[in-house]
Amino acid sequence: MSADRLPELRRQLQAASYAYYVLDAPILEDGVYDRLYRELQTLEAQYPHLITPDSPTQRVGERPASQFVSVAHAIPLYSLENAFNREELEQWRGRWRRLAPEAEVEEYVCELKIDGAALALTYRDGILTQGATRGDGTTGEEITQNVKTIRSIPLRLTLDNPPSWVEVRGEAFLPVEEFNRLNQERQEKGENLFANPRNAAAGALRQLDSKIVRQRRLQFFAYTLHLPGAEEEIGNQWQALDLLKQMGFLVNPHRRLCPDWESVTDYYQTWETRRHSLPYLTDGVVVKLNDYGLQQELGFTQKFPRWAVALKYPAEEAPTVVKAIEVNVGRTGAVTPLAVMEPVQLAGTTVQRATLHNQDRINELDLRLGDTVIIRKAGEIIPEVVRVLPELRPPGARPYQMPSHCPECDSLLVRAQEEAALRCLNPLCPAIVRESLIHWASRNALDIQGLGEKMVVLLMGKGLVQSIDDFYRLSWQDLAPLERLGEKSAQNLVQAIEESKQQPWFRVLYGLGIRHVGVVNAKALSRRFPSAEALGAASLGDLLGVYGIGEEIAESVQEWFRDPDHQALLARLEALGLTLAQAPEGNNSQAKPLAGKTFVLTGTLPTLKRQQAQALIEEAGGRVSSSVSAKTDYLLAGESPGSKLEKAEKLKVPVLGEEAFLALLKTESAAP
Ligand code: 1X8
Repeated sequence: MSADRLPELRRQLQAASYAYYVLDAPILEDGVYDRLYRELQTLEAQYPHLITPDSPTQRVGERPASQFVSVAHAIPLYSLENAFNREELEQWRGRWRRLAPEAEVEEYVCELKIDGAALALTYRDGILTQGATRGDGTTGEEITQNVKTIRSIPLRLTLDNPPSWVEVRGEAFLPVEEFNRLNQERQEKGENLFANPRNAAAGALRQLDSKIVRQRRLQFFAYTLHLPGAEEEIGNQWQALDLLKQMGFLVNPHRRLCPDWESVTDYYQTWETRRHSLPYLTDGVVVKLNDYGLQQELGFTQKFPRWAVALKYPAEEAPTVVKAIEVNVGRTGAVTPLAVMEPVQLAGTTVQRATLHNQDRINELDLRLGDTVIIRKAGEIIPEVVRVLPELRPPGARPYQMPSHCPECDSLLVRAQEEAALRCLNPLCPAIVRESLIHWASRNALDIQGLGEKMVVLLMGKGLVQSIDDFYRLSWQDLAPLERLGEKSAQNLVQAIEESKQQPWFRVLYGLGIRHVGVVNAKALSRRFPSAEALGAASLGDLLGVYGIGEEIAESVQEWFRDPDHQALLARLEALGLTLAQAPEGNNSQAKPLAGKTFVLTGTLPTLKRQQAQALIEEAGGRVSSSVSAKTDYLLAGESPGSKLEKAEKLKVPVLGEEAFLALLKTESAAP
């Protein structure tokens, strides 16, 4: 091997990483990426003096930092003035118009206000040289090594002639799904829980060990560009956002250029409800005057820019009364107390139950039955009790104590060392069995229609099902006599169960319910270990080599496979014809409905998330590309499609909506 290959290797890896993490449209197979990455590592080990700070290998530091260093911001980070309703927004408009009465055009850029942690990134000659937290706006903490673990932040700007100095600002955030996973893990370990994704993101960025930061899977949206001397040329915020995109950043796609005031208020109203379908939290919208000249004319107050305002959504907290405390036994045996409350409307849904996490948390809140509490729910976050209002406490209310025995099987509950959670350790506990069975059939696992919680309870009650594999021995004659189930539904259910044998290996892996193996980890593991056999034989080192897999997950996987009962279960599933190995790629591609077809995705689909659509396409043998060209076979378009739709129409590329797309998936071959 020769050092000449270094620049090309780095370029290829950078392009692949960008396609994966920013465009969400991979261009390299994982295996190919890994091979190139290892080649780069080997070469760099041979020629350590040739390692560059923007090399893809430099995303994780070798040694944890011992402390962070304060850095002064070259340009202060202002906070935004808040408006809490339409009237205050109008007042802001009135203020700036009085200060700039000559302004001719009134053009705004509306962006979502991301509920994360602000970062300032410095690039010198196109290379990321410093990442810093906001701090007090004047001085922040230098956290460059941690910032480098965020894959949507380019280590090198994708510009041919990068400027000598540029600062990019934006928001680091944790997707809600990651946040829930993280808190669930922490709860099981008895660690303190993060109150919200923002705290979790900020906490991650302050980790001294960048290896831990990497496991948190933070993301970053860029929204401000400081390029001294080029302000006039860039001209306005809208162009700046475009330029940030060109530089390789992830820019939030839901921005809007608003030619008038009505469009601004429409944007706010639109996102007030639609924000609940986003995979990350937003706490308002940011309205900025687009024109840089006008921004400069208006300048700053002591605290805020006069040319921008944050319109905040009302808090998603509400008071209610705790009527009872229930104890729930989960799939892993963890026992969780739940507050049962007077129903309240919150974040667009009715909430009656909120998690209390564990006894420590109940003590900390000093929660008693009959207490009036404030609960919070945001997006997909599980509702929780934020605080108690002791002044409204009924007389004689007594503190709550968790039970000593499992409410379902009466086994003694155990609190493991260093854990806050109580656990039922009886593998035959009906609650654990029931939750495991429900998990197996759930949407992200085997996705068996008609096999929800009620049906599982019914089947268990009749003694028909005790283990996952029992589902596959059911006949419709077993099912038809059950309450409310006719012959037709019984046949449908048996067929749905039968069809689930075709579900891919990663879904089976997720369905097994191994602790800490969520959908994302199951996918990552299934790619590296294409069969149950390979995964069971993997060493700790092999497992740790998979992106996102830390020691705890790796150990949990090994522990699961060591259990003889689990080995026996796998053998039974295999004998029944479930997919315990990834189908070899290529040889059966002819049979796949979308084999050889290239798709481009744009806009928001009514029910499918982008990643789901992409997974469906790939499972059907197709591929997803980021831009429309003459080679594109289909454009899959949702709401607010953008320029890709125009281009597709120009090139006469067929455009599909979600429904047409799903119909296409069902057809045998897809010749347009
Ligand atoms: C804070 C934020 C801004 C934006 C999004 N999310 C935030 N948290 C944006 O401009 N798109 S701007 C900002 C600030 O200036 N303090």
